Amino acid sequence: MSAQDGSHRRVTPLTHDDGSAHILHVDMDAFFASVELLDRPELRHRPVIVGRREPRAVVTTANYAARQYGVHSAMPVATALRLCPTAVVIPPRHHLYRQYSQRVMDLLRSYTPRIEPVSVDEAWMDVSGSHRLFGGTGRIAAEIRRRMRDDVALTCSIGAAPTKFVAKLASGMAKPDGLLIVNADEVAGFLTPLPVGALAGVGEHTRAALHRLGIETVGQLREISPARLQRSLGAAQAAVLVERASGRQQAEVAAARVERSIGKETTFPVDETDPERLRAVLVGLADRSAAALRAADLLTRTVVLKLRDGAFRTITRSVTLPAPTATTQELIDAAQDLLTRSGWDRPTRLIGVRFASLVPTASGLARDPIWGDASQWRAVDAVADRIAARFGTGTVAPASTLRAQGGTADPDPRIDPDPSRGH
Ligand code: TTP
Ligand code: MG
Repeated sequence: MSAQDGSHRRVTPLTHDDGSAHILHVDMDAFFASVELLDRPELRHRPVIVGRREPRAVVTTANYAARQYGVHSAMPVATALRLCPTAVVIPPRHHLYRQYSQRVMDLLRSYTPRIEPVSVDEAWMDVSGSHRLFGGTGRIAAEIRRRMRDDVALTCSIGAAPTKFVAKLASGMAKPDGLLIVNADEVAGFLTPLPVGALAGVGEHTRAALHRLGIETVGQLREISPARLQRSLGAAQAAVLVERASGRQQAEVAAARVERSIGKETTFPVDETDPERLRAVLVGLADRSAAALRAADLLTRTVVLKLRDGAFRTITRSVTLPAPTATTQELIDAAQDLLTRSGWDRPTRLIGVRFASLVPTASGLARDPIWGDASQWRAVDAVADRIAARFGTGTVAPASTLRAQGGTADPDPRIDPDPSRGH
């Protein structure tokens, strides 16, 4: 298996991809240590250990310079310092690692919603639905590694394979800062020389049993007669191991719930009869939903307006935009257009706006709107988002919501929090 200090590093160029590997396993390199080094760049080439300086403390992680001395996670710090007396010991700052973990996962999520975080610094991704937007697996992996370096200032290693299990093994071998693509027809050869302990589910006990049968590697496990294996391990475990050794073992990437729409709606305490005020509330809802869209790094292609009258009769109207956008002004205009064209003239109990057909901002699908200066509006949005981040939402709002409200920027403080999320 891979040496933890990177001395057996194996990588492939992104062009090695033949289209058969669609699962990525992304794992940050020496994660906690790398985050600490962002604040202490002068230590970058020195051995660094993250751990407490207490008598019985253990190493949480170490950078690759320290690993070359044999230092590894879970080793007592005292032992590590005997192996590598020049190492700098830094106490862990977990809040920082959580922040970086969030940034890492957000970056990965911009390529596919089919992502399964495994721990703070590692995730599986199924990119089979992302090729049209982002290119082949090799290209996606290379792009993720580049953005991780440029935007987050950290390095990661990526394994690409037809199955989760092989992708994870591959990322481990590519460490540090590498990419290893294992195509479908290479899986068997890739697994053959590995020690059986590399297979998930092979612990000390199983390894000892296999050792008694003369089996040390995955290749040997594949060749032994099924009857002998069953006698030694029982039918169930033998079957699982044979399946794993074949590399065919499939498991879905367990994606978190996919965000399918973002929007807000509000119910009036008394049915609203003033068309001006109704319009102003809609503008406020579109404004806040557009900010939520940008906060989630998403663009929308479909704007949906919902109206309900006092007798609970509900209508929806929707429009497909010429190109995905998250620009407040475009979305407000689309929502207002829908209201005008709906011909709605009844007393209103509820009004809502929802953005659907979402795509990640990183998809590069945003196009300039057909009118006006898009970059100018984006700059306006960026300023509004920054002010909202500092002083809270509603501090800045389109002027049209102010006019109808007699000075308050908030169209309705009782707005339901995203009632249409996930529908
Ligand atoms: P790993 O991904 O296992 O290790 P790593 O990122 O430090 O190094 P690499 O992946 O390049 O081999 O774990 C991620 C972080 O989780 C790690 O930086 C520190 C933390 N961690 C613990 O807190 N305890 C542990 O026992 C291990 C292994 C890691
Ligand atoms: Mg890691």
